[in-house]
Amino acid sequence: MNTSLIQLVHIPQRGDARGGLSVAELGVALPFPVRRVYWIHGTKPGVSRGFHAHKKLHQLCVCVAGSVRLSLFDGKSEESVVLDSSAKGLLVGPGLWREMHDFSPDCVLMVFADAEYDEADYIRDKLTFISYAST
Ligand code: T46
Repeated sequence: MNTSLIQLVHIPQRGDARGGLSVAELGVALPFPVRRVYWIHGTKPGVSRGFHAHKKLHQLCVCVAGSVRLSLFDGKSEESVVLDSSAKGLLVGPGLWREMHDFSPDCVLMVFADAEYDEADYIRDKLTFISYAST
């Protein structure tokens, strides 16, 4: 069975005539309790980020301004998606090599994580990841 690496969730939009309001609520758009939020912004032209996998971490990525392309690789196949709407969330679980490319100058990528920062959870070498993913 082929399952897509790209798992998108719809972020409910509660905006009105005054403007936008997007909601990431546990059990609706968020499948896990959040223990950490960070956001990536002001990325310099031509810069790509990521180039690592996590052993345990689950995250929801939402591009709340601008756009960015995320690519995911499970050790065998690679898929990518452009995040360009605060209504679109990308779930990124463990065991996926992720790269972020093509940041627009105004991109703000907000990431909700189910655990605190832990460098020991990262695999930052691609060959090590490929070997890890094959076991
Ligand atoms: C991920 C992608 C989507 C911290 O001290 N605390 C934090 O919560 C984070 C996320 C990072 N850092 C430190 C670690 C590095 O010294 O900030 C520095 C930059 O982190 P990194 O190079 O890992 O950033 P990205 O953009 O390559 O990756 C980040 C997340 O680290 C990662 O979990 O999945 O965004």
